[in-house]
Amino acid sequence: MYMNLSYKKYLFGLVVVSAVLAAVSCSKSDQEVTDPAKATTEAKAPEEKVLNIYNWSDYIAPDTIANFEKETGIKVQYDVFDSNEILHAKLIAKNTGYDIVVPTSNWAKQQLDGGLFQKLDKGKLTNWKNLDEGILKQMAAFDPGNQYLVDWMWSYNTVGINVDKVKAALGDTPLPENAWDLVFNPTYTSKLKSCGITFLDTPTDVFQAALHYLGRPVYTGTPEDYQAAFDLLMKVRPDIKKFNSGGQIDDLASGNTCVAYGWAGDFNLARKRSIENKTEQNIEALVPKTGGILFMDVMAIPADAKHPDNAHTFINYIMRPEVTAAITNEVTYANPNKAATEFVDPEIKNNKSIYLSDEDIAKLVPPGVEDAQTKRNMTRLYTKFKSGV
Ligand code: SPD
Repeated sequence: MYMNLSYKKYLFGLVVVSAVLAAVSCSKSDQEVTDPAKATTEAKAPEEKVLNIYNWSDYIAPDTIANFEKETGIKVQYDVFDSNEILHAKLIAKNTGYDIVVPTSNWAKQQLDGGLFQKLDKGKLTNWKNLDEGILKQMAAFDPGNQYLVDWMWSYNTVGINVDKVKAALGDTPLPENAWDLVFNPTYTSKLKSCGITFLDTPTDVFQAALHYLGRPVYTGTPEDYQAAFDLLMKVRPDIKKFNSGGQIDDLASGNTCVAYGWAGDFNLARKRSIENKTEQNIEALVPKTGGILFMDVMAIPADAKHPDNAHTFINYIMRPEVTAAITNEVTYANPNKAATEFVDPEIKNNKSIYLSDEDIAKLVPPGVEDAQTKRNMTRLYTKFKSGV
C-alpha cells in the first residue's frame, strides 16, 4: 500500500520547506460539549459528501475507509506520504485540498502555532472519552488543552534488524549492549554494510537519533550539537546502502536489508509481512537500553479545509474502540484509545516492542519540537550527509 515518492519530488519538498519555513515560525457520548469553533460550521449549508485525507503510508486497515463510506455515504479520497517535510511543504503552500492531515508531534506544534489548523469542535467528538488520559497529557505539551489534535497512532524511533542476517554479518562480534551502536558505531556498521543498512529519508528523524546517541538535546540542540551529530553521521555514511522511509517495510520483509534506522511500528509490520509472504525473515524492533524516541502522529483539520464537518465525523469514527483496534491489528502500531485495548490481538498487546513495558516507556525521549531555524539547519546538513560529501 505504500507510495514511494521520487527523489525529485523529495528535493522539491525540501526546497519549498527551506524557502517558507522562515515565514512560519512557525468524553462524552456522540453529541455533547460546546466550543466556539461550532459557530463557524453551524450557519453553513450541509457539506458535500466528500472527505480528503492525507496520511502516512501503511497506516490503516483495509476496511477502515470502506466501512466509513458505507456507513456515512461520504466518499473518501485517501492519499499517502512518507515524510513530514513533504506534508509541511504542502500545508504552508496552503489550499492542500485536504480535510484531515496527520503530521508528527514535532511538526504539528509549529503548524498549529502558524495558524494552519482549525480548532476541533469537541461537541462532535463524542468518542473523545475513549482516549487515554496519559497520552492526552503528553499531547497537551504541544497542544495545550488538547484543542487541535487527536493522536492517530504512536510509536518510537529505533533500530530494526533481521536477527539471523545481522548475527551472520557480525560473525564473532556479539550484538552490542546499546542497539544504537548498530547504526552509529563504525565498528558495527562496517560489518553490517554487507547485508544492507537503511536510514529514514528525513532530516528531523535522522538528527534526532544521532543527537540522542551522543547524549545531546534531541530537540533543543545548539548549532554545535548539530555539527557533532553531522560528524557522527558522516563516519557511518559509507556503510549506508539506502535512504528510504515507507520502503523499509518491504526491504526488510524481503531480506533486501538487514538493519534499519526507523519506526518500531514499521519493523513489526515488516515481520508480519514476512510471515504473510512466507519470506521467513526473522525481523525484530529493538528496544534500546538508552531509550527510543517517542512520537505521536496526530490528526488535524487544516484551517482552510472544505469539509470540516465530515472531518469531525471521520475523527469520531476513528475514536471508536473497534475501529482503532482494527488499525492497530493491521499496522502493529499502538493506539491512544484506552477502550480499544480489549479488541487488540493478544499477540500485539503482548509484544513488548509495540506496547512497551512501563520501564521502557520511562526511558523514551518524550516528544519535543525543533524550531524553524533548527529545522532549516538540519535540512542543510542532511542534504550534505546524504550526498556524502
Ligand atoms: N507506516 C507508518 C509510518 C508512520 C511514521 N510516522 C512518522 C514518525 C516520525 N518520527
